[in-house]
Amino acid sequence: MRSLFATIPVVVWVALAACGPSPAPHTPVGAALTPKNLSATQGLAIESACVVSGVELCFNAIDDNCNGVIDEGCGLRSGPIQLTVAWGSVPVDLDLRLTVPSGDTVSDETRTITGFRLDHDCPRDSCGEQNYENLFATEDPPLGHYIVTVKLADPIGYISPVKATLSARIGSRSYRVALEFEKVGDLRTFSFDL
Ligand SMILES: [Ca+2]
Ligand SMILES: [Ca+2]
Repeated sequence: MRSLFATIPVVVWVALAACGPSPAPHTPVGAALTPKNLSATQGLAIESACVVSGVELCFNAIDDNCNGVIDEGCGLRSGPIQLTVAWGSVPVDLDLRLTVPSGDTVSDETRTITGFRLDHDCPRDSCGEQNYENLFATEDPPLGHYIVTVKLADPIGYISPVKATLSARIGSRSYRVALEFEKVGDLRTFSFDL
């Protein structure tokens, strides 16, 4: 009997632990991230091959030196996920957004959510004629579905089409999508699963 009573607290503790809130599943950081089910708006090609074109150039959303980091050395933040859209000197307003597995969205309206931050927004932030928006994961990202959108929020009188480059760094892999917008409200998407 004594040994039976001695086991009861252990059983209760295990039962309570099993009933507690379970944390969201997380992937290992960095190179171990493996995106699946990549998809983009119909008609858009997702380029995964990187061709070294020279030293890294700033604010073009292209990994020119193919080291897996987009526009490094240019003041952009990076992390296990980095998303950058650039549209050069064209004076329009494009908006980069990311909806994460929890359903929360990082955007120019909510620039910081748990684990993600939009650190540059054009034309609101000082942009000159080097327009770009940059968004990155500040910690290891949760598993699930991610939806990236870029919208032509305001053409500011510019005659279409507006061309832009979207690059995504996901772990040690990077992807690039050439975007084109015709009219205000046009939306292009890129999605993936972790
Ligand atoms: Ca680079
Ligand atoms: Ca670059």
